Amino acid sequence: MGNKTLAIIKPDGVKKNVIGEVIKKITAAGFKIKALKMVRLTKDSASGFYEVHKERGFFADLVEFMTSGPCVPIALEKENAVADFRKLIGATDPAEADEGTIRKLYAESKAYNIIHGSDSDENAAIEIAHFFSRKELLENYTD
Ligand code: 3AN
Repeated sequence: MGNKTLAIIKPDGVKKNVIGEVIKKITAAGFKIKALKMVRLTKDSASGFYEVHKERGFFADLVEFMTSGPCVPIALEKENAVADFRKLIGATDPAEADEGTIRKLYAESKAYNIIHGSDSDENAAIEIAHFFSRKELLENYTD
């Protein structure tokens, strides 16, 4: 069981001005922030990040959306991080998300669901490396 996951507050979350509220929910749930930045993804970077979805019908729209404005990737640490974080954000479709979850509170639709969470320990490591260099992580992983 791994202890790392990657969150991204997506461009809709940044536009809605709820970065603070979302981070508050994340830290209140016991996650430690290990690295954080605000970035505008390029088309290449977003396509690479969502490579696993490239055959899906919504891929082009997803890349368009993820490059539509800045987003906030956050490297997080907690015991059982991947599963606990997915529980905190709720189902992909906010209409199906449990009460109190981040998507239930702030998201509009399956396409605009304001936050990403890694779906496995393996992907968490790949996704953290997508946004943060070894140097950035080492500098932050001091405790
Ligand atoms: P999750 O983000 O809950 O892991 P995935 O991995 O199935 O969900 O989908 C990745 C992202 O692709 C979602 N966060 C969402 O933004 C987008 N997406 C998934 N399904 C759809 C859909 N049917 N229509 C539009 N966008 C979708």
